[in-house]
Amino acid sequence: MKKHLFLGDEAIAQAAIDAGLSGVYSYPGTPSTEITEYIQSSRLAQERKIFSKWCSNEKTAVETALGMSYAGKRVLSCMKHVGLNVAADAFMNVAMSGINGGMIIVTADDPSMHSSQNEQDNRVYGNFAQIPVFEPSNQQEAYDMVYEGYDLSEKWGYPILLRITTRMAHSRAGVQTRELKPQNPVQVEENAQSKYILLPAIARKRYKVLLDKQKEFLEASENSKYNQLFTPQPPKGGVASQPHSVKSPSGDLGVGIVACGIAFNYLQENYPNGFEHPVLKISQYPLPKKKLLQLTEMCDEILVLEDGFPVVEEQLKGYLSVGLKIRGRLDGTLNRAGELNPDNVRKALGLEVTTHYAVPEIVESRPPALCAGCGHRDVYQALNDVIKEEYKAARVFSDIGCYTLGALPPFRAIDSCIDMGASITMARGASEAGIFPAIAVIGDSTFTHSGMTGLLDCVNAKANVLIIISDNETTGMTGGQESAATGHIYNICKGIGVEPEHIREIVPLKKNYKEMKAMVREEIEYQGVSVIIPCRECIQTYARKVKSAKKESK
Ligand SMILES: Cc1ncc(C[n+]2csc(CCOP(=O)(O)OP(=O)(O)O)c2C)c(N)n1
Ligand code: SF4
Repeated sequence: MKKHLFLGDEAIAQAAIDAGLSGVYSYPGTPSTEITEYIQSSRLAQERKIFSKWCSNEKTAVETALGMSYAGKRVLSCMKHVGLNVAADAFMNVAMSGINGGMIIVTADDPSMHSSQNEQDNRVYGNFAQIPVFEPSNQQEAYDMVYEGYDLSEKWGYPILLRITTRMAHSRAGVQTRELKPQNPVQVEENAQSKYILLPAIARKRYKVLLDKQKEFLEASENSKYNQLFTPQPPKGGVASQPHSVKSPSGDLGVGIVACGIAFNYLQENYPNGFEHPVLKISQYPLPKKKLLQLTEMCDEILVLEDGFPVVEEQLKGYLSVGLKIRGRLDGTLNRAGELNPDNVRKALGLEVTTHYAVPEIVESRPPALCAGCGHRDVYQALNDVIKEEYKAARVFSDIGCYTLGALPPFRAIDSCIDMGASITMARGASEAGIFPAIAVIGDSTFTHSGMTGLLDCVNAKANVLIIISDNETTGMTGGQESAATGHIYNICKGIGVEPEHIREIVPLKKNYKEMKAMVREEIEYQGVSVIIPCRECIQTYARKVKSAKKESK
């Protein structure tokens, strides 16, 4: 089998293909996007006719994945951590119905919020739904967990949540791939209705099945090769100590370490010659309680290393008898917010801290900005000028996308950005509270992700709002994926019930500046729901198209 230098995201994608994947259903979001993009551009995936078209949002993605799994095929659904909030209804209920074809849901969490509005830890969701969670400590494990995960998912009859973080998704390591498996045939389960119709009488039965499964999930965690107890060994030229069965705890080993997911990797970096403490590596949940107790019995103190929330630290406190000291993010040994790295892990271990990982001086820090020539700039220019000249009390509720950069100088054009879709709904609420004018600015992809239902609420409520759908015909912020909205926005707005004469279209260019200002003014003055759709292709995707057309014509 071949060895490849893969990003964590690529390792996951390749493993899914190799394991017999039939479809990937996702919505883009950093740091998960490259998983689906890898499958979309894989020749093997194309030969195998693996479905990989982007979905409108994460909820439609998980539900479509469930449909494929229902038919017996192996399926993947990928999203960033906040995407799982959007998919949560589907996610929680897939844990009730169970699945047929193997199903893996990838959540790419973003501690330190490199490109997100929060740093939620979605291991909590796995616990909430009571399904197994895998958390790789390196790219090879990410590959193996997905490759083997499909068999486990089918054996258990439940989806698996694979939790990675930004550093795992976006760093490379050598990965050994395995043999290519055939795809599953279409095969619907007998008596499928007794699983998939979650009427209360059936749901109660399914919940009992899920509760009964917990024993099996726990046993699998206890025996998992991904959860291992290591005890200190004499240094052996550069290798971490080998897994070891611990028999007679003496209680004199001092600090024991629990290292979850990628934190185990950081720990290894700090002990290149083998661990000096007993270490429990955890990469599969539910928490392996017996192994944890084995560790705690041999130590006076436990240090928990986990990227994200103090999930294990809190649970551990619940299991243990009083007296054992637990250190981690809750007592301040480690930073409560932000990601782990080899340096802060080193500090928590009481080792001398070096500055290996400082940003090199050659890298100049630069605030993000809208590209020169971006259509969103023309929209903000006209909007700002109208507000400055005539509507000083205006509030602009915005959303998530490149256009959020309108918050920064030189525009400082927006007053909010909370979650995908919140621009339209917040504008309505603010308008009903008495703010005038209440204006929403939303991108095309965000509109079809979560804005359409808010628009329907506005129409039904006859809200007095102006909604600007700044359409660049792509999902710009995440790298220019196709947008489900392209070519549909006018008709969607009309279908939802916005008066056709108050759905206005314009090309946001300097030459149309005066016309755009007039349009904004007129629609602010209209007492009702109005929509302006400034539409001009993102110049980055446009440049890429021109480049590839030139290449093809050579
Ligand atoms: C629930 C959720 N899913 C995904 C993302 C990642 N994300 C941020 S903005 C965005 C869409 C941006 O596209 P669009 O609205 O068209 O605006 P553009 O960036 O093209 O200006 C996505 C997918 C997110 N922040 N939240
Ligand atoms: S990537 Fe496209 S949408 Fe985003 S700022 Fe640049 S030109 Fe504008």
